[in-house]
Amino acid sequence: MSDQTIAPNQDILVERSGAHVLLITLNRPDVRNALRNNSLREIAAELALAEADDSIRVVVITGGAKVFAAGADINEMAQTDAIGALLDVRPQYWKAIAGFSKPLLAAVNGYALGAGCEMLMHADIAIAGRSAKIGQPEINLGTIPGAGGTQRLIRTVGKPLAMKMVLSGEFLTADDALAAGLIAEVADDEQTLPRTLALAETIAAKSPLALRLAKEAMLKSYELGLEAGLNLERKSFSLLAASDDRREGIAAFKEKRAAQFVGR
Ligand code: CO8
Repeated sequence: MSDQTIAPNQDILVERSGAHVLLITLNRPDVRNALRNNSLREIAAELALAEADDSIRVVVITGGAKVFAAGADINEMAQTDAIGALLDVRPQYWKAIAGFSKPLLAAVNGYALGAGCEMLMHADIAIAGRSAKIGQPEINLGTIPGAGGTQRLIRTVGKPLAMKMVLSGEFLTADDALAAGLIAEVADDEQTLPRTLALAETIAAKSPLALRLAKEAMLKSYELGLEAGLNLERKSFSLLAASDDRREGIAAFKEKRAAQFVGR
């Protein structure tokens, strides 16, 4: 992995891991990686660059070895009144993150709380270290989740657990989160990032076109009825029949070799 920072960011570190994976590391350790507006702005901007760069096929976001993110920056949010919150740019950054078309993976160690848990839910696949603590403790501050926590959590883990988490503020362990379907895997803490990067490499070797259409179709299932979702899947499946990548995938299978996908 290269340790070269390729963008002058204040709140995140950005580097390549291998040829096709971009690694974003939240880097505000003094405030447990609390996500201020600038943090979200920088993440959204890096994802926009990654979107336009064909050489980047997968993005991994992590908070490093100790903490994923302890939520929104409470000091910043405390200064926002009702109209300020209404006019806030924050939802635009979250929308940009949610709209990223390539696979987004999260490597989660330590606390993923509030907006940190919501960031985890914006990832397509999250892998958490065994000691991770995941929760929506906004209720302790007299408020509620503000970046999809009431909506995405209930769709992901179901009503009973989502209600318990949001109404009590209690945290889940990594094993609880795995059992609830909030994360895809539990790793030993020191293996969280290596395992996530290895999975990112595996995914990055697939057809970028198929990845994009698979992600889109699966995320649309939250919004569409079954019939409309199946229609979208059928159209995407049909479209891929016209791709060089599908021809290459089938040819490679027949020739018993690894496929070389180009995203065309
Ligand atoms: N925002 C800003 N600063 C933070 C945050 C945060 N979310 N979390 C921790 N910090 C700061 C602490 O204030 C402390 O600063 P200092 O050294 O100057 O005292 C430093 O980080 C270290 O924190 P701790 O000493 O508490 O570290 P611990 O390792 O003992 O504990 C915890 C880590 C458990 C993560 C603990 O810091 C904590 O509970 N943090 C807050 C978690 C939380 O409530 N998150 C939800 C945030 S709210 C949200 O995401 C959306 C709604 C926001 C609405 C706000 C309205 C006012």
